[in-house]
Amino acid sequence: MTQDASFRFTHAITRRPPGSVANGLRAIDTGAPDPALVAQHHAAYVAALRATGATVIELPALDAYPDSLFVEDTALCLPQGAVIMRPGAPSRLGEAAEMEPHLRALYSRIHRIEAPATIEGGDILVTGREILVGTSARTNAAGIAALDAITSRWGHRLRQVHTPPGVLHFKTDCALLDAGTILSTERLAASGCFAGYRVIHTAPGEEAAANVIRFNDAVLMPAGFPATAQRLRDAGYGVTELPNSECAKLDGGMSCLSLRFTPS
Ligand code: CIR
Repeated sequence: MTQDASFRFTHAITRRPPGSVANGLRAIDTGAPDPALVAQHHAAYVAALRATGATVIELPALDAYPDSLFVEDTALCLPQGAVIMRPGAPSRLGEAAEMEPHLRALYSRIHRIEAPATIEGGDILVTGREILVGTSARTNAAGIAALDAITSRWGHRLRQVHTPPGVLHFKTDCALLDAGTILSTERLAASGCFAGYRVIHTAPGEEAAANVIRFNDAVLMPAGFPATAQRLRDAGYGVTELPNSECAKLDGGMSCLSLRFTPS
């Protein structure tokens, strides 16, 4: 994989928020998200993806799955093929099956993670060098081994790391900014998992700013974290701040809302 393939993509898939979104999973109840506002924020997110020149495939809402707008957790898309995940949250298992036919239409090589393995896309960070996968309450050792078996045949090196305790996903606390640069909370970077990378830390008190996405020439980040946004601008990145107050109530951020890829 070329280094640029870790952040340059021709396509993204999103799924429209369901009317049932207020019933989505949340670690702490900070109030129910407003479905109308979720839809408005989601439309702004899709527009920001499109503004980079990418084709965005918007899938219809799935009312049976309140968390189904968080499509990142359902698959891993690599230049060589796609891997259908097996979410660790039982209420989200069906979302992966719903995604599979859409990826089959775009990819000739599709693999599926099978029970009892569990793994969610939010725990996977693909850099220009390797695939980092964090163990978490959603991603178990069997899930990581199953993914490794597939991606090693495609020439990727996978490294198991750890999602900090109490943090939903590995990428809740980090993001790729370019092939060798990571945005990370200090608590995650302190584990040493990014040795050899250039690391930019989120500003103190702005840990929730870590879940950004580098998508072509843009870094999409949640609004409301001015010190971290400034750090990214100072480092030369083109930052687009997007409203995320409602998805944040469901522990959702910029990465969760799309699958980003170049079909093979
Ligand atoms: C969940 O708990 O599964 C959803 N409420 C949030 C999923 C966020 N996904 C992600 O960070 N990749």
